[in-house]
Amino acid sequence: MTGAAGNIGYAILPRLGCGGVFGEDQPLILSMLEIPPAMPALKGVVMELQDCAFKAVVGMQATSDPNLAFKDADVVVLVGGFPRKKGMLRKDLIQKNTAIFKSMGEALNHAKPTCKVLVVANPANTNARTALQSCTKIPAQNFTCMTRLDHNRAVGQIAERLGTQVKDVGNVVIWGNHSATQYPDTAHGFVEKLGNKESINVAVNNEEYLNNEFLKTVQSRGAAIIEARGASSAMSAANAACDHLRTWLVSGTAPGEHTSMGIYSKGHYGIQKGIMYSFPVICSNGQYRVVEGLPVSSFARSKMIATQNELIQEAKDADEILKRSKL
Ligand code: NAX
Repeated sequence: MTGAAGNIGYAILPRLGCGGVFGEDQPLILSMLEIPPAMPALKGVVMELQDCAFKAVVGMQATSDPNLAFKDADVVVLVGGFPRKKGMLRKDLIQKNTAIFKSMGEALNHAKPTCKVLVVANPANTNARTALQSCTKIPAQNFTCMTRLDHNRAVGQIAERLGTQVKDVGNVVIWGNHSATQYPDTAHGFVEKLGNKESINVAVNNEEYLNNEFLKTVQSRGAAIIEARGASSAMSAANAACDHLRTWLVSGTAPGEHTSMGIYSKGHYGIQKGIMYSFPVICSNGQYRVVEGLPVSSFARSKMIATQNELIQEAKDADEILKRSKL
């Protein structure tokens, strides 16, 4: 894990250690990467992990050398990156992170060729694309980026609106970018009542809410949490990262259900190939596949294209940065 001494890292590590992702019986070697100035803080995190005495943790290493951190890794979670500071545009964020994620991609050549990668650091989709382009040993389909937090937020909003439990809400979809252009889509979702599945849109029965307030609430939830808490949503982000890994690599999706993951686009739903785009996916045996054939309304199509276009622009910006600086 990179960014291991940061807020999200601090919240993910105990979940990993106690078996909350790979199970209590799966021995884990935790390899943690930080930048040199954060190494003292990481030392403190390692001390705390020791003090947790997690039975599943059979080894730990803390380093600022990515080649060493990723050596023979089975799973890599890229949480560390340059943070968005006040007044920074998304383009500036891409500028800063493109160099970092190119070096992450190159260092990933030291991981196992079967390694599975989750990118959390923002701009997550474009960082994941930069990393996979710079890594020659791991196939593109093993790189994913996190939209599970957005997915979970959408489920939470629908459950609250309907006065039901989150466990009874399923098959929402996050399309596209982990940004304000993402499209949280309920058209294929269900809510379970007394053993029967009803469409979310029928149960909510308010298109105006679903196409406006609901979208905006999910899209801007991160900012609303910063406003309320004075700090970013590290707990729910860490939880979503654990959900993403567990669903993808351990449990799979439940029968008849799908989740949302940012993956390398192969052109499903007419989305441009080669960008990292969030699709509905079914997971089983450590693999994912896109749910095909969902009907797409003209409203949904326009939202899916808008978020695709933002990703195409981000990809162009990242490519331009790499070309200009001959990185
Ligand atoms: P923090 O600033 O608390 O932690 C980031 C850590 O990364 C720091 O300890 C820093 O030293 C380290 N770091 C920076 N550059 C590094 C590098 N090159 N190699 C290794 N470590 C490096 O941020 P935190 O709240 O933990 O958030 C981490 C990232 O997650 C941010 O980019 C944030 O924007 C992103 N998020 C993504 C979400 C998603 O749904 N995909 C949601 C939550 C979060 O906003």
